Amino acid sequence: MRALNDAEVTTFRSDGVVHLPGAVDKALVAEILESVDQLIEFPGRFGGSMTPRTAKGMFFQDRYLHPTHSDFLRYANDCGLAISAATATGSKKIHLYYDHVFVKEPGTQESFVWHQDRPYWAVDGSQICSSWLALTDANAKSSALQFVKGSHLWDRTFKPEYPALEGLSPKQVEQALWKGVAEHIDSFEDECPAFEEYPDQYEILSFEVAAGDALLFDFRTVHRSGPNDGNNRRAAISWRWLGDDAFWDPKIGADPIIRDQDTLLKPGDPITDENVFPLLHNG
Ligand SMILES: O=C(O)CCC(=O)C(=O)O
Repeated sequence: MRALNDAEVTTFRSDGVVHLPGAVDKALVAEILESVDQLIEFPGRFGGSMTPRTAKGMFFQDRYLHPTHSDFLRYANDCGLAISAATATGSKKIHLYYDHVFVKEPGTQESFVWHQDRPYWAVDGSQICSSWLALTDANAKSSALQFVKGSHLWDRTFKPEYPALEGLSPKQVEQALWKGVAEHIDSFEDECPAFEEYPDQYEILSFEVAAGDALLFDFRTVHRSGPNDGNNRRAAISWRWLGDDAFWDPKIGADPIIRDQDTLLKPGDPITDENVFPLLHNG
């Protein structure tokens, strides 16, 4: 279990992200990596490679594994990061929203452009965060995450982006993703700037991480990951944590892993449905 010290809590609250070296022990990281290898072979409902067969590398993603893969539910418990999320957000309880696996083989050129997690999700509140656990060593060149310092405090939510689908018609976007997503994207006006082009205005935080380190960040903090131009695989798992003031906000077109009909919650309800959102910390 990784208890946060006061300095780490202060950093999380002011910067929107904090680096937690050695957050998870190496034996658990090794176990998760084995499960990730199995997933690549047999992806879950929402998983697969995002890279065309003819392109270099492979960008594999899978998510919402804990309901169908008991090993992933155990990892969410055993990683001990729910308590870090509770301390950082000042919450008594932490529910799990979902888990998300990201693998970039060396040479993968796909990036995650600057984005916040908030506009993609069917929950809202101010005590919501992710812990991104590095399963391999990584730095900015090999696709470790970067963040725009303090962006969680701007009271701005940027348009969600799906770069792989750029140029497609709304109908094609919905065919590739899910119903309602094109309209959902359109409902946001504010586009995410290219923050790196304004070094006088924005501070970009880059981290060099070792396997077992975690980056804990607010769901409003702008972040991205670049290509993997290193020589090794870059793998990570993010857990999405819901704190005390989180509520169900089922926008049509948001990520459909959990839809309105899947939970007893009504729009605006606090996250009390433990069958759908496992309670992983109650302090
Ligand atoms: O690992 C990545 O490349 C992206 C991770 C990310 O955006 C997230 O965990 O929210």
